[in-house]
Amino acid sequence: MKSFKLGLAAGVLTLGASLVAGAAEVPKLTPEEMKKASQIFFDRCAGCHGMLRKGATGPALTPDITRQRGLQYLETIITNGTPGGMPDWGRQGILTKDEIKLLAKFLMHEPPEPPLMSLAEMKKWWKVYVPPEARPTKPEHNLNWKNFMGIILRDVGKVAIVDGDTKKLVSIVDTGFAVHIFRSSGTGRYFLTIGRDGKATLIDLWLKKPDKVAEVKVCYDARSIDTSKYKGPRGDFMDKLAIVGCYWPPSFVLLDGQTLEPIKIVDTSDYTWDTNEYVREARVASIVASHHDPEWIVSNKEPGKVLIVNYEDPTNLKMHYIDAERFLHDGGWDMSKRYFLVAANMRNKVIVIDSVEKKYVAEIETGVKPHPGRGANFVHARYGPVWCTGHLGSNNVACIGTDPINRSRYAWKLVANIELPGPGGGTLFIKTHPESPHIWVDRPLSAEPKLQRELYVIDKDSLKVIKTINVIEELKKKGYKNIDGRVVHPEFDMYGKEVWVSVWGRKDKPTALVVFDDRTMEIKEVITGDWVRTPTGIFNVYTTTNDIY
Ligand code: DHE
Repeated sequence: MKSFKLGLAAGVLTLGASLVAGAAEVPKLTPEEMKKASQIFFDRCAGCHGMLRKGATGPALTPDITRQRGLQYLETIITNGTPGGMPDWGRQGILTKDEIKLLAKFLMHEPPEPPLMSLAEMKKWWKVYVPPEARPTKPEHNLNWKNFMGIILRDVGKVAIVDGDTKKLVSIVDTGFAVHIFRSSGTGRYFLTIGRDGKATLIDLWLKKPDKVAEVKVCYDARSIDTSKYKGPRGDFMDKLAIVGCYWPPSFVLLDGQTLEPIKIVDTSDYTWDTNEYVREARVASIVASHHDPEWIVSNKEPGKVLIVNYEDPTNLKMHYIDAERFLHDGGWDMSKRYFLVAANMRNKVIVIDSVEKKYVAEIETGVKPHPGRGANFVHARYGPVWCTGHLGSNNVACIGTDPINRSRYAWKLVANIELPGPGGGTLFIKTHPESPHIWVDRPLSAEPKLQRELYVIDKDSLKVIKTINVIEELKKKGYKNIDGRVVHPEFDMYGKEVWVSVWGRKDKPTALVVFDDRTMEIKEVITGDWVRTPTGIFNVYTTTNDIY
């Protein structure tokens, strides 16, 4: 695992390590232990609880709370997880008993505040491997690059590019620590990745062997990236700019779309939309790129605001601030790409934003902790266009009507609540394709190991689960006896005929990418190899470029 490069200054550590006055029951930690615990917290916990531990997807873990809970309680939760989506780090064997003990002690201390990053510091990380003028003007291979699949190999700091037509490995690219997502550029030619460590990579799919052509690190903790997808009257906006959304420092950063040169940092610390309380750690969650305007739609998690950022003139940046709901997380476009639907997961709601009128439209209660990924869009005979989400905390897939003009009766209302078999939630991602009659749903964060290995197929007409597939059992039947792990992130190929999923296992053992025939719902191909280590997200170039999901 790469080390925690927050550069926590000794002074900061000493401050954090010193016990808070009068709290005799707080266990002592040496500066080394504090540093190690900070690293574990950053790797495993900060994403949900926040660097400053004020809470978001997970509850607040500030010392006033953790000291009341006590060491034993904290250790038990870290070991066993909770049905609400907290992973069972101990049971999974990801954290050892000693690490859990250390982490529990760390949580009883004041969190150390990590440093900021200037444009000059970002530029020290910036590298252009192949300048734009040296890149090919047409693909240097004869492969169908629009059907390439980008695959995150999370814990080995790499991504793989696999040809969706032939299922052959095309390239492995070194990206660094724990890539979180891929996004495609407006033309589709480039894949962009963002790591948890804030490192962005630009991968040119036209090179003979696709590889990174530029990289930069723009924050210490990040989850989102996108590019300029607006074509403009002369096509001159497309691929011109990129944006990275950061968790720490709380900000978004504008980059040159061709070289990733950092251009501008925008601080996102803000006041909550409702109570107007100041939030220092106001993190950037999902970002989508508008296809109809030179704009990105940016979710500012803790304040609960959606920012519409107009990138036409970065020097005179125009932004709309839309009050939405607190704890915004992931989201995607409706089918028309006018409405952005985003989960306010700790409020059990989905918020609808109109990107044309640039305003809040509605909020819908869908279930416990909605987690759509980007969601799933399709046209239902009765309800018209709908968008669906799964949930981390309840076993339902909820669908919302999205056509206020022709199906106004159903617009922004819950039109279907589809129950998944078995207890609890645990769904992370849900996916469909306009050519498919199905919606595919995963459940990797279920508390039940059996359910973590299952996929559910929903029929778009009847809105019922028509098949439950235990992927690991199906692999065993095919002779793959040693492949095990959680099944995560269904992704369609460009034609809407195949569904690819990752078997997310441990770093020390290769697993597999499993390709299903969407119509028969049977395994069509199993992609294995020593390189298939901790695969998580899978991204098809064509569907990601065009926001088809
Ligand atoms: Fe993600 C999307 C944040 C845990 C894999 N994840 C997102 C987005 C956000 C986010 C804000 C939306 C990005 C966008 O659309 O611009 N994820 C977080 C967290 O804060 C959280 C809960 C905790 C953390 O510590 O990071 C978290 N995410 C995970 C995982 O554990 C996953 C399964 C594996 C991993 O990399 O750690 C994971 N997240 C993904 C994937 C997407 C994603 C594959 C993109 C889904 C898509 O289809 O677009």
